[in-house]
Amino acid sequence: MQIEKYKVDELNQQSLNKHKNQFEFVAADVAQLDDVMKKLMAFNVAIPSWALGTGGTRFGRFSGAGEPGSLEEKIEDVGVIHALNKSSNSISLHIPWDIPENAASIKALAAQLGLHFDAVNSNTFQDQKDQKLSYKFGSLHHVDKAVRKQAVEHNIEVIKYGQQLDSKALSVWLSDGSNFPGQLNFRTAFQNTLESLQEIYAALPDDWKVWVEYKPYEPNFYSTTIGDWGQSYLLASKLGSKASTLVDLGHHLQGANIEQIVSLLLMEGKLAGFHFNDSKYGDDDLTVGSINPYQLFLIFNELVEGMDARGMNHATSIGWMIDASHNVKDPIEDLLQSVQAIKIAYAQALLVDKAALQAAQQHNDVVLAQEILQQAYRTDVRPLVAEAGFRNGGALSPVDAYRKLQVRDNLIKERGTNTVATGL
Ligand code: PSV
Ligand code: MN
Repeated sequence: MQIEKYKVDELNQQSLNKHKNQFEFVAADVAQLDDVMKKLMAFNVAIPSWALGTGGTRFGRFSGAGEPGSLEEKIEDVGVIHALNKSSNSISLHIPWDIPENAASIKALAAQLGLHFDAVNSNTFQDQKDQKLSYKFGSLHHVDKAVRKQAVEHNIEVIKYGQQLDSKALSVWLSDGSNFPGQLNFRTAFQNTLESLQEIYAALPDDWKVWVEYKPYEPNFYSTTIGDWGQSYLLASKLGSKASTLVDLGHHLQGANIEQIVSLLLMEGKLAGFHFNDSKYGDDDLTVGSINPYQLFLIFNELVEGMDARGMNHATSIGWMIDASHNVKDPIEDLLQSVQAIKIAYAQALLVDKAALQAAQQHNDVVLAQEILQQAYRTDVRPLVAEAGFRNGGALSPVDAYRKLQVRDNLIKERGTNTVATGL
């Protein structure tokens, strides 16, 4: 299904006056409004191919209706999201869940919807049908060289798929780890991982990057071989300049200061990008901004400050991607909410009075520093975000438009009620 632009325009007309008043009210107080608007309009967040279907837990999965049953339909869903928010112009594929059998036609379909391909993701955390050797005890860290070789070859194959689609990065997440003390020699596991990653690194095309994702636990519950940002950073440093650390917000133990991690990775030129989601207890994969929007703002505050300090382009210097699982929501609605939440946090961070904050820090004026941050955080920037989408040709309120245009009902008519998207 494709969204017709005139229908979005018609809906916008209905709330345009109200919106304009709200926008002007907020905008009056924004220093460098043009710059803020330009940055908001340029900002895009990639949609993962595996997030377009309903997620689940190990206890069950309650399928939604009208789910995309093929890669083509997933791309069409991202097209719907992008037509409404004008901020989701790329898709990230997970191989082998989404193998582009005919790359040329997949690319053409994406281009027709204004989309391109973000990082490609390898999968050595599940065994596939007809796979020779099992990943039960890990992949790139495995004690058996033959298993490591198989996993390396898979990653190289994923790069090849990505090349056909003009992707520019390979994202690697390993579930490798151990369930019990004594199961693994940590040093050997790390060295094996490094050696395997070096082989993958050697196969990277010149203009490609490899992003190394970390996670403290799950599916292994005693140790994970790339368990935290330090371990990822160590690997990325040893690998070379094309390797960096990918931060998935849900992959931290409770209370971790993610904004500080982000700040230091940026400082070292080793921040690959993000997998956005939110969590209350662990890797909950909840909608980003739904549990702790203040943390999201603090992360963006570090990003904006750190990127400006290094002269980086906010929109294109690092990878922005969602990685969430929608167990009880319509996936498209959840993704629309996610992108809005990210843009809200970004807009708030753009409003921070950096010179004043720096002066407050210099004078150890703790109270003023907090006032400055919270002044930005407590500004209702939603009209700025709506205006950015509107100026790009999107909907003033993407979720509202999605509902009013009855997109899911149309998708159910097209696809039926029994389709199940590939993914976890
Ligand atoms: C693992 O929890 C992870 O965050 C990795 O990014 C995977 O690629 C993705 O989720 C799989 O759902
Ligand atoms: Mn992730």
